[in-house]
Parts: sequence; structure tokens; C-alpha cells
Amino acid sequence: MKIGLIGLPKSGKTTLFNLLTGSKVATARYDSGRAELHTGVARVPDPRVDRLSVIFKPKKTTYATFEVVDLAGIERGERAGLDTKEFRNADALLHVVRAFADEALGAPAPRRDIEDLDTELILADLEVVERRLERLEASIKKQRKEADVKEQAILARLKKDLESETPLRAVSLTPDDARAIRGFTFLSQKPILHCLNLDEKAIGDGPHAIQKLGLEAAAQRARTRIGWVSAVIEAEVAELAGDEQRAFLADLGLTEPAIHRVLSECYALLGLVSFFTVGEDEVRAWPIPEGTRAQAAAGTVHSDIERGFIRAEVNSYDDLVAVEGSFADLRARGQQRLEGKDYVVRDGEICHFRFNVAK
Ligand SMILES: Nc1nc2c(ncn2[C@@H]2O[C@H](COP(=O)(O)OP(=O)(O)OP(=O)(O)O)[C@@H](O)[C@H]2O)c(=O)[nH]1
Ligand SMILES: [Mg+2]
Repeated sequence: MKIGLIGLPKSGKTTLFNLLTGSKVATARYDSGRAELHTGVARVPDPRVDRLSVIFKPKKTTYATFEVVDLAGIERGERAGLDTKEFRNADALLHVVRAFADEALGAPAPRRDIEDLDTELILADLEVVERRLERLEASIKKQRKEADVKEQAILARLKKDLESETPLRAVSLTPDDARAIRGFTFLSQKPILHCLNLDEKAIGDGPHAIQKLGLEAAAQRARTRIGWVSAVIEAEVAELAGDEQRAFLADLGLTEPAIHRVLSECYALLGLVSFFTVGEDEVRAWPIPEGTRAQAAAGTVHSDIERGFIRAEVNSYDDLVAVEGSFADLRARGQQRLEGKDYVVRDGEICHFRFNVAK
């Protein structure tokens, strides 16, 4: 799963990219004039994994991850810049919104920037829909195919939505319709996190930023979240460790780095949840799309386990922690469940798959 960083030039995308992925790509106040593309892997912090790791003392601890792509900023109205495969292939968008003052760029206008980006995404999709409808009409005139007529009906409906400025992420689609339009990779259909990049002096406003900046309506929209961070401060936080970091955070009135929350928000935005596997070799979080069934979940661990799937031993995180990781105790209490291939795995469950490798 992949999240694409999007936003106006110099909003702090690359600074945030570095924080999310632990990279050290150069950031600049002034443009180098080069089109950039960075890709990296973000690790999702999870206190449950920390705890399981303390209990099982494994050789290796592995956190859930997702991919991040960072592109050059897109100027207002430069819609063509949105139409790149990096954005189209992204499963969700992370919109970095400048909320800090800058000498060259002037006072920030986060609300306007959020509305403008949404409009750009909608207009980009509208262009795609209109182009496709023209073609469909021509080909239906020549030869009437049922599939074309059906597609025309769906797109005509979406066109109306887009014209009334509704992003496609807010439009409910039947599973059939959703499948039919998947190939278009519509931009306004992707879930979006607007991340306010706050002035370092305004970090204390973080928790009230939505009200302060008048973003209540935007925050209510379907599959839309509004988060905040001060990228410059977070970069300083990331340079520190242990007690020094804790003291610095406490000074700022934070209990943990704000980037941790952004990482969790991105993960949820991508529709991902984690199940865990534990053992003396490894404690590991496995990302799965919400609603994944046990057999498919087994496949994320190994395709052989999916193929030879028999049953999943499923344990709740709280139950397992309460008995300090003793599966024997859980079984004795009747708290361990055996589930079949169609069981929907839930966030935080500890799974052990029974399987049979065919020779
Ligand atoms: N004061 C302040 N400056 C910031 C903040 N975040 C980023 N900057 C600065 O803004 C400049 C641009 O940051 P980048 O992360 O390169 O921005 P970008 O969005 O990737 O820029 P482009 O890729 O050129 O569009 C750098 O000089 C950063 O140090 C912030 O929270 N506060
Ligand atoms: Mg950049």
C-alpha cells in the first residue's frame, strides 16, 4: 500500500517525507529547478508491538510498514502535474498544507489550500470522465454494446457528482460500479489526510488547529482526515533519543513525537490494520486491509501457509498480555479460538496458522 505526498511547492513535503521514512533527502528553501521523486518505506510505531517484544524477547522485532512517494510541489492551477502515475497509483493522498509563515511565500492560508486542492482533484477527474464519455458516445453510435452503455450510465452519474463539486471519495458506489471504474484511478476518490504543517511557535495549537483555522466542515467530509505536525520541530525531535527526547517533548507539551500520530493516521487512511505473530525468533506486525479473511491473512506471511491453510489459532492481544504471553494459560482458560479460512481477522489479534504443506 502506498501513500502519495501532495501539496503546493515549499509546503514541507520532503521534510515530512524524511520524517515518515527516516530518510535524509535534502530540502531547500529555494527551488533547484529539478523535478524530484523520492520513494521510501514508513514504519508504523505500535505500542502493542513494543509490549509483545518485551514479553517474548525475540531476536527480531518488525513493525508494520507502508510505502511513501514524494514528488515536486504542484503550483496552483497546474492540473497536469497531478496526472502522473505516482499519484494515480497511490492508495491514499497525504496533503501537506503550509500553516507556517514564510518570508517569500507570505502568510499561510490552509483553508484555501485545502479547498483548492480538492477542486483540482475534482477537475482532473472531470476531465477524464468527459473525455471517456465522448469516446463512449461515439462508439455506442457505431455499435451498441451493453458493457459500453453500462459504463456510460455510471460515468454520467459521476459527472453530475463532480460538477456539483463532490469528490468521488464521498460518492457511494455498489461493489460492481466500484469495480467498473477502478481502472480510471480517480484522484478525488482516494482517501486524503490534510496534514497541517504548523509554525514551530504554534505547536501548542495542534490539538485545536481544526477549530482555530476554521476547518470543521472539511474535517467532516467522507474519507477525509485533518492532522497536524510541525515538521521543523519534529526534525529536531528525531535527532534526539531517550531521556533527551522525552524532556524536549515535555517542554513542547507533547507526550510523543507528533509524527507517530501522522504515521498511524496514514496507516488507518490506507485502510490497514495489523495482526501479530509472536515467537522467540520474531515478533511481527503484519499489515492487512481491514476485512481480510484468515486464509488471505496467512498468505501475507507465506504463500505456502495460505495454500495449505487448515485453521488459525486466534488470541486477543489483551488476553495474551494478561497472562504474560503464556499460550498454555490461554488454552486452559478457553480463551484461544480456532477459526476457519473465512474468519475476518481483527486489528490486534495474535494469530498462529496451522497448515499443511503439500508435497
Ligand atoms: N518555518 C518552517 N519552515 C519549514 C517547515 N517545514 C518545512 N520548512 C522549510 O520549508 C522549505 C521547504 O521544505 P521542503 O520540505 O523542501 O518543501 P517541499 O514541499 O518538499 O518543497 P518542493 O518539493 O520544492 O515543493 C525548507 O527550507 C524547510 O526547512 C515548518 O514547519 N516551519
Ligand atoms: Mg520536495
